[in-house]
Amino acid sequence: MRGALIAIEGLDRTGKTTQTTLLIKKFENLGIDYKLIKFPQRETQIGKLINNYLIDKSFQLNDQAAHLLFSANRWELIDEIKNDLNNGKIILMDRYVYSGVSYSSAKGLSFDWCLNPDKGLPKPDVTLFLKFKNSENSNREGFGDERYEIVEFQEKVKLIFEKFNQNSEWNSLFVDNLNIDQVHEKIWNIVEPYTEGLNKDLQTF
Ligand code: T5A
Ligand code: NA
Repeated sequence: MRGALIAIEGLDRTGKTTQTTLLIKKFENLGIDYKLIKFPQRETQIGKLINNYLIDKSFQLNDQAAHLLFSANRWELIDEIKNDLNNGKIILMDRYVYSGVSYSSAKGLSFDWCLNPDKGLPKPDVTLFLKFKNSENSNREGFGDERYEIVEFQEKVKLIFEKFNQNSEWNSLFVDNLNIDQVHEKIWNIVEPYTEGLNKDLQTF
């Protein structure tokens, strides 16, 4: 049995990190072996460049080049991820390929061009997309600090995220007016069956 690959996705400040933190607490309480991977992983050499790009809005970088850095940041961790999955570990990801495609494509790059460098990366067994009906994420603490935290841009990103709705692993969860524990309960209901491990091969993008 291999471990499940689980991704949490959503626009900025929708509660992804809050929820991944609760989920790993649950894994720990139940003695489930897991690893949390947050993308972008800002600690690697590529990740440091990405971090500067996100926090310094005057950092000039061609959109295609920025896109390829985010993708490279996923590829540089993938051997470790596959290895852990094969050893039975659950991998929980805070953002992944879907963010990569949606944020870059919202700048005007084509969807297919954006997905291409990520082709071959393992597809999650289950993806949870945290979603607001309107732009309520812009009212959350810290919104506006980083490059992409602009309401109009987030609306564009949201439309592109919706294209993944046809993927079988995709689960949209409305989080409007739900407190942190209520969102956690919804997520746990979907994730729990995957904690047993899986017998099927990983799919790829
Ligand atoms: N990006 C990313 C790309 O362009 N390409 C890529 O390939 C990838 C992977 C950084 C940026 O990079 C872009 C997307 C992003 O713009 P990041 O590091 O994930 O990505 O961003 P962060 O700034 O770390 O995280 P987010 O802004 O996305 O926030 P989260 O994790 O969604 O939200 P969280 O949990 O920190 O919560 C935000 C606030 O809301 C509160 C929390 O306490 C917190 O104050 N909150 C709630 N309040 C009320 N009710 C609830 N249910 C709440 N849940 C949380
Ligand atoms: Na976060």
